[in-house]
Amino acid sequence: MPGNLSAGSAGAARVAYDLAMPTLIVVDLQNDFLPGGALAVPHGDETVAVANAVMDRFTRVVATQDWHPRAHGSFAANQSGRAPGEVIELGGVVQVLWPVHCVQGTPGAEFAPGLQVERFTRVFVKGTDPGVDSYSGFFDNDRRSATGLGDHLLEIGETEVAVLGLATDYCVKATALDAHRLGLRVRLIVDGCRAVELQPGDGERAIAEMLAAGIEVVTSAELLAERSASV
Ligand code: VGL
Ligand code: ZN
Repeated sequence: MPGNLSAGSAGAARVAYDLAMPTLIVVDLQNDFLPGGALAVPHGDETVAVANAVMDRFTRVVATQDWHPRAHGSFAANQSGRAPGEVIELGGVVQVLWPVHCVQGTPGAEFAPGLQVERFTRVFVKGTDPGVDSYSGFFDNDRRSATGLGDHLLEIGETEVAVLGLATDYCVKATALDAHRLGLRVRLIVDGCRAVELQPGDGERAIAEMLAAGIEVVTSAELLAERSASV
């Protein structure tokens, strides 16, 4: 692990290495994904404190926001005779149907209470096209449109991101995998994520998939210890 190279070395060298300035990507920390919300992620609220705790360690904090029109095709209510959890095709890709959630301008789409949103330097909305869903914070599921997050990271010359938020098995996974595909170093802050788990084990399988792709999995405690030891 490169960070450890600095541990025993003196002064200037260790500062130079650790001046890497990663961006934190906070994924969909919104009311509808919290307990009591329309698409509640079990223990989703526990990620807020983790997000707040690690923000200081990042030069930039960007957020994604699930931001659907009420007529969105991923809502079971908009597909006659369908129930949440059923699978259809939408925009040419496999689509799980969800309860109505994160409708633009509604309280359910707002960021979680207590989340330090004033730290967000940019917010990228996704899922705005009624004809296709967007799990990734970078691209729609059909990969035809981009949210602007990838261009933003390219413009600022970012090479490294950390990801946390909701949900591990959907939007966090898709966002982390896309960031990795774009050539970024990606770390998943695992205690800052929770899974929907339509099937038990989906969260663990998502983490395994991210690891297999080359994403590093860390805890917030590890990240905080690493960074504070090196400046
Ligand atoms: C999400 C399902 C539908 C997520 C968003 O943020 O993981 N999951 N829309
Ligand atoms: Zn959604």
